[in-house]
Amino acid sequence: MKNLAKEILNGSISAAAELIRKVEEGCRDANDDLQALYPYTGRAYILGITGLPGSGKSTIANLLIKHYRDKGMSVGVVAVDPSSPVSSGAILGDRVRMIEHSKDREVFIKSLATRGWYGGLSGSAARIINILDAMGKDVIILETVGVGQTEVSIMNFAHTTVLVLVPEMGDYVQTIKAGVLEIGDIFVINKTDKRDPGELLVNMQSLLRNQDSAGGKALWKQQIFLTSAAAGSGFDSLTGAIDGHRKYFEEFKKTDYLIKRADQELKDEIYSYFAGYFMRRLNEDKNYGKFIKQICSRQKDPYSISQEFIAKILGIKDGSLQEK
Ligand SMILES: Nc1nc2c(ncn2[C@@H]2O[C@H](COP(=O)(O)OP(=O)(O)O)[C@@H](O)[C@H]2O)c(=O)[nH]1
Ligand SMILES: [Mg+2]
Repeated sequence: MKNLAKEILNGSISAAAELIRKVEEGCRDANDDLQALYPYTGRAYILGITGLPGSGKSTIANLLIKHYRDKGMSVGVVAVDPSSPVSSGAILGDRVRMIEHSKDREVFIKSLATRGWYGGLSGSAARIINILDAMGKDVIILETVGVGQTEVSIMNFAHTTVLVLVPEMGDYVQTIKAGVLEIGDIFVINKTDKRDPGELLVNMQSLLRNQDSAGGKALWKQQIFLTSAAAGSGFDSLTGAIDGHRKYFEEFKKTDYLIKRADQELKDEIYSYFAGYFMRRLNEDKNYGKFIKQICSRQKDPYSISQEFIAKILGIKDGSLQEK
């Protein structure tokens, strides 16, 4: 058997790519290598960039790659975009946006689609982050579309989260109000070259002020930056704030983070193991066709069939899965 973990620790990029591919495909034989790599993880700084599709996350990620490379740091990127399973449009988009770095050995970019892998997206992202971390990447940029539970749970892996907004998103901000504040440590209003950010800026500022007066003395003061990523403007203050948050994080947040991350990783692993296992068993079950017919004809219902099926697989008495 190939020892991918050892090769990765010796700097092999192709071994990392191979292990990442195994993780994406849900191969169970990736586990030995992941286990061997785990002691070498926990060193990278993980920077989350979240926001709706098209807000400019990949463009900002590209500028940040350059920023960190100029400082001599190595960079990994994990872009999670569930929005384009068919055309792979966003994935191509990420590549195009970051293409100038594709020949740099110190930059590793991975786009992840959600397709075909039960409940395991957050889990796969975590595994891939760990592989990049063990490769010795100094910074890992984690790009996700900031909607939905999966993306929120992926963000548990980030040390610092930047939420990217665009001026025309005033309504989005109004709808989720306080929710916006929970997502980001730092806020960016991007595409300010295209539209006046005034109204959104005022809304955001008032949300932050309300929070200040309600929440007492927060140690980290959330800030808003105006950028035009396409032109590269507004970047110095943004990167300054990211560095500032990193220092704050190291001092005040690290313990909480480690607990939250461990909790997320463990639950993701158990969840995706069981989801994958039960789906495989269901697809292989000789009665699968019968189950479907019974449900279609209303002879039986999906609730009792799934209970009976799970009970059979676990070898326990039918019905004992009911919560007391
Ligand atoms: N005018 C303008 N266009 C931008 C800006 N930032 C990104 N874009 C463009 O918006 C589109 C979506 O950007 P992308 O980074 O892929 O967004 P993502 O989906 O959030 O990753 C691309 O065509 C970018 O070139 C900006 O500041 N101003
Ligand atoms: Mg993108």
